[in-house]
Amino acid sequence: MAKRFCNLINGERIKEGSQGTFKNINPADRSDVIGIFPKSGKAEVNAAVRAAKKAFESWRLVPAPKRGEILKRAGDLLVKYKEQLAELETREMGKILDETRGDVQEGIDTAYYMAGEGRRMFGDTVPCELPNKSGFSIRQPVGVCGMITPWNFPLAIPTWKVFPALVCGNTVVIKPATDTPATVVRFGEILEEAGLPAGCYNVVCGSGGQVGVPLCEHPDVRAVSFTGSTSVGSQIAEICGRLNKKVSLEMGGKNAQIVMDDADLDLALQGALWGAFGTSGQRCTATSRLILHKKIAAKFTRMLVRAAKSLRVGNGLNPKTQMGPVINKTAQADILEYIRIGQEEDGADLILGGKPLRRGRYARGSFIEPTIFNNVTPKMRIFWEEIFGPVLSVSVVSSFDQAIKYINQSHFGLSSSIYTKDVNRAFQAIRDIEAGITYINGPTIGAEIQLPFGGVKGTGNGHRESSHTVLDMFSEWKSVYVDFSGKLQRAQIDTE
Ligand code: UN1
Repeated sequence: MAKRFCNLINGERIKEGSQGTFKNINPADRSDVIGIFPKSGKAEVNAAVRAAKKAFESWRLVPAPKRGEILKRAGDLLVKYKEQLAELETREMGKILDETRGDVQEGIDTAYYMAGEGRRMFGDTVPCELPNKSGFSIRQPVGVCGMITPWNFPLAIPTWKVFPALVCGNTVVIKPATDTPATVVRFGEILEEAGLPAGCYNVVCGSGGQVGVPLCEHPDVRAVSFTGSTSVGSQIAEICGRLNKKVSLEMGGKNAQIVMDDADLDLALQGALWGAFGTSGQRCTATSRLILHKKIAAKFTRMLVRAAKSLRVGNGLNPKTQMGPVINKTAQADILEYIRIGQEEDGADLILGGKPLRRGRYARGSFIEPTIFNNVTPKMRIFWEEIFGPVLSVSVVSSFDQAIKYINQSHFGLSSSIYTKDVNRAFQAIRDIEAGITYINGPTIGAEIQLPFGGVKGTGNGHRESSHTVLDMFSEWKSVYVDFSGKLQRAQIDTE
């Protein structure tokens, strides 16, 4: 019998879902059922928001340093359960254990960083233009925050949203991706063990239509934070725009790595392999395009194909595996469709992979070979569209300027990378690449939590996660004026 998982509403575990149940299966082995989850709807959303609204009344009054202490304990518990959580994540998401350990570590880092914010949360203290008057600004919580999180970072991304929201004094209703709800439910148990009061963190499992939409539309949800696809993000933006809600969107990417003619090619190769095939290419930050200077292109492409061919694909629980499955059968079909499109593009050459792996130990999972296309140009769809799988498009350019032009030919602008030993070029790239993140001599993946995370153009709507900048999403500024003159002083008028 598969384990039954529950929604978490007001500190209670609720097994039944108003819309039935759904199964969570291991993408590397469909016979491995992680659990049965409640399929929820509007009724559960309403109950969860009611609980969060009630909990907000007292949570907002807990001093921020005390809220931070609970986060610190949550971080300690994530350390304690790191291995257990990593295994659970690998089972439900598929990526290899090294990566799920990193995913949990990102949650730990965020817990400790945000615990510290409980004692910082800086505002401004400024001089006032009138005598005997003081001015300063403080951060205030927004209220109940709705969160809709993706399956590719089952713990890290929820923690990016939940910890800053909580330290600011908000309460949370979260809808995890239906492919990876177990980690988010387990995270709730950990927050409870850390001492978070009931109702501050509520989990409602179910689909985007049945849970996500009512959550965004609920009048008591004041802010919505979303990470996922561009199409869903746009729907959320419409709802939140219509209802005047704060909304943070973290959506697609079509990230590229440039390799210049003076680059350390061995280093650039390691970066490209990790960026393109880590997490089976299923990161918003994944390297989807490689832009090679023509002087090194032939040699580098040979090195790349040789190395990518030897990647060991398999079940992420096996420590020898280097690349796991993709998330589910639908994703596998979508990626294969892109590979078909690539093969039909005039001039693109499939130089590695391109096929699903379906036999023997792959029979019960959703696997795809590491895939590389060469001679990809801006005329082609695979140059522009996010594939979210282990598919890398290689383009060849004849100059630095053309490389920058290619990298900016994208509707997205999340991550970017350039390998060069020329410091002037490195700084020009930092200035000229249109992206929220630029790496010099490093791959497009691997952001650390103490710097802002997010992108420009179609990637997002101007918000950033991580670092202190995420506090702008989960708090409202209040400006405070204290007039201790004992008389009416009119700003801008009584200036003499
Ligand atoms: C994502 O792909 O949605 O920078 C998040 C990285 C990770 C986070 C990725 N730290 O690759």
